[in-house]
Amino acid sequence: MKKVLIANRGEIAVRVARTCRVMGIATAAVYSDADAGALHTRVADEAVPIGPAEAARSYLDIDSILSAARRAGADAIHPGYGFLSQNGDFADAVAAAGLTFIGPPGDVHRRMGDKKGARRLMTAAGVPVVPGYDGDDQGDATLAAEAARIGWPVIIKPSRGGGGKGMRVVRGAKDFPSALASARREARSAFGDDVVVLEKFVERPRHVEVQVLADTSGNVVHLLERECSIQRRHQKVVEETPSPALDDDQRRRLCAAGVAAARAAAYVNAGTVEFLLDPSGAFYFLEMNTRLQVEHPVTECITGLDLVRLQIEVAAGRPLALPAGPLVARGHALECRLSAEDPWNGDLPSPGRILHYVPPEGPGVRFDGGIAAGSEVSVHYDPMLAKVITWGASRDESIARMADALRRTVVLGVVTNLERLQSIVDHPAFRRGELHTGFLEEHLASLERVPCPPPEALAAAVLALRRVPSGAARGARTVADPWESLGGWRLG
Ligand code: MV4
Repeated sequence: MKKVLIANRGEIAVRVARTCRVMGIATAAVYSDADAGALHTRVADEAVPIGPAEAARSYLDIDSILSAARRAGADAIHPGYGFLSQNGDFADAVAAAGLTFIGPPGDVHRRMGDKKGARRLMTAAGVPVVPGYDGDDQGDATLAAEAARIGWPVIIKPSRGGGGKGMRVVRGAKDFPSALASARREARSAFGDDVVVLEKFVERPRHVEVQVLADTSGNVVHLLERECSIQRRHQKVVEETPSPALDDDQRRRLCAAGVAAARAAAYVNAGTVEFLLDPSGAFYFLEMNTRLQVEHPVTECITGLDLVRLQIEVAAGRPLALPAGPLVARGHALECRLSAEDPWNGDLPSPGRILHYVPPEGPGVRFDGGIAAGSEVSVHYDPMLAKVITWGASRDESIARMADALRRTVVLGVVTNLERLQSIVDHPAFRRGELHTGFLEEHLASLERVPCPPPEALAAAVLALRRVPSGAARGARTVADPWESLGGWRLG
């Protein structure tokens, strides 16, 4: 592999380019009209335009991406996450063009992109799935009878698609017919298919997922779990590893189930098996994500591995090259997603220009960013700007480092969720590890509002700071300064 085209934007495109550079592989970025000059185009060795701002005509346009790869002379494509990353037709088209797709083949995406088929495959492989119905008979009467058999509450899920779209929680028989009709309607318009599965609705579950890696020689390993229970409207906000909910025995069983799931899927490359963990400690397969995940850095922190490097090596046909002996995880890692969303205004996106920006630094701090001062945050794309990741010897230490890192992070020009993140990691229930997928809804009222001046006032403050005279021009010192006696020496 000599040149990788990165079919994505923002922080993940920057992240992939950095590993390629370390590996001595050239990179070509792609950019829409909205992203000319964006950070990811500058971190890559070259950048190719792919069309207008609308993602459907640029980052989601298979022909545009393939023609960019031809123009750049790339021999491989990394899809990042989102966009075309889980599109089986794209993976096939990349291979048909004679290029290496850095991810699983098309049939794996299709196999796991279908909940009905995935549930059946997992049941056959002995992986626990939520009690439910995944049959071919989709008649109204059959579904209603199956829902009653499962027992209320039941969740209706579109077989295609994900991210909570089209899902309906039904708490009794009388609400089932209308919920089914609206779930089907939403599924048909969003995914072009109205097949549903039914599952027992697990109340107050945790979302715990297993990172897996598989090569083309049949080796399948796990890289432990991540807990992603802190979500808002199906978007993860804070993730961590290890999960504070698991003891060693549960962890062993969960990770073994993740490996069994990957084997059953004939998986290749990096993937994630999502599970629900119920309050009694039982876990159930939910779905498999056939891509690198946003939250992969916490796994990298505790394992010392570079997941993008491993993806590239596996895609190049090399057997997994992992350190000999059992997997040793060190410490604990946390990730907070920094987004241009206004937590005090219904989490509405806050597009605009980044005026000023100071990423956090320090021991155990990693910052995966996709922005720079002057960057335009567009309404056309996901509002995530960057990820703040901290590592510590213990969960408490990674939280303390996160709280400090967030306090030192500055983004001016757009409203961000920074204060929301601060109040989550400061919350006593979060500190105790009492997490579940309803955490934010339950605690929203008790999350402290940290008063913050509006962005234009902060930007004015920064401009004023630049006009403050420096050094001797500040005038006579009133306190003796030990550094004055050092002659010509300065702190580096
Ligand atoms: C569930 C569940 C409870 N029981 N499945 C949401 C996104 C997708 N990845 C899976 N999701 C869920 N699946 C069963 N059997 C709870 C969720 C869930 C959820 C569901 C409806 C509304 C909001 C939710 C928030 C988090 C998780």
